[in-house]
Amino acid sequence: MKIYRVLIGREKMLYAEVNGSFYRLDGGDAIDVLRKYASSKTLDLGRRVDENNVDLSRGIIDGGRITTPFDPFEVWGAGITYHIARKRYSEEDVARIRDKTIYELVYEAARPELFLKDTGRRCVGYMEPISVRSDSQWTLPEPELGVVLDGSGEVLGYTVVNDVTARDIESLNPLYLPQAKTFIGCCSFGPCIVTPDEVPDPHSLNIEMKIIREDDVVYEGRTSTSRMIKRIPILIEYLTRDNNIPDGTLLMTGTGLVPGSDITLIQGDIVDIVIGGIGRLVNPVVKL
Ligand code: DO4
Ligand code: MG
Repeated sequence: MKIYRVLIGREKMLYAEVNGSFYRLDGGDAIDVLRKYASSKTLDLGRRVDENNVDLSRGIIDGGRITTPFDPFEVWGAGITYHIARKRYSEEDVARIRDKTIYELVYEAARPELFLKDTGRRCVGYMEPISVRSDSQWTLPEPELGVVLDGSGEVLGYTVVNDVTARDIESLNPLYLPQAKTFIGCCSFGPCIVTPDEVPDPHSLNIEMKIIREDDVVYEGRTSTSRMIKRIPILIEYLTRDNNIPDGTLLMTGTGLVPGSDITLIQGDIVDIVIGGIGRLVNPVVKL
């Protein structure tokens, strides 16, 4: 099952996609629906939506516009979770400790990098604008598998996330990470949440990202979640260790695509991310 949230006038309504058909869900929020579905495997489906009123490429369901599938209470990021050429982590111009870059040290360590990205206030959904900070000259999208968790760390579903990052500010000094990671429009996710029964192996999903500028593809990359070296159970174990996360926490599982310093997002770009079996997340870029 896939859960979408749609703006109908000023109201946000939930819809479920089951076997290719769309149904309105009456009341509740996505996390309540997902918790009920996780425990009983049942769902009260409402009215079926006429298929002529669904156009996912334009983000339209039942005549309304798809937005974020829920309001996360906390969004956490994980970093350096993918197998990427070792060179990549050692050559970046970032802080060094004991002759290694801070990225290399995390790459080798058992403990993952985890950081609090947002409380959800700065997150945007499908086709809503993500941002480049006014004081950043090098900002990159990070296409990541998102995991929606309940308060005990159980997986309620999966989504597509873009962990937009001011890479120049991140590189300057590790103590600037919160400024590199958290600002207006720093995170997009959606278009839906997919329940775990539809994702038999979250470590075998293809991820593709394009940056489109005036009809040209200026960056294209692909990877797979099979290349994760710090996998989802480990990330959840560290995230919930001595830490009481709220129901409806969104965990970004790190990026496996790291475009170089020859590309940056600029005003008017479109970032298009597809994760196989989960969905397509498209966002225009604005410069603040
Ligand atoms: O500290 C760097 C951030 C890493 C990150 O966000 C990622 O690997 O996805
Ligand atoms: Mg990231």
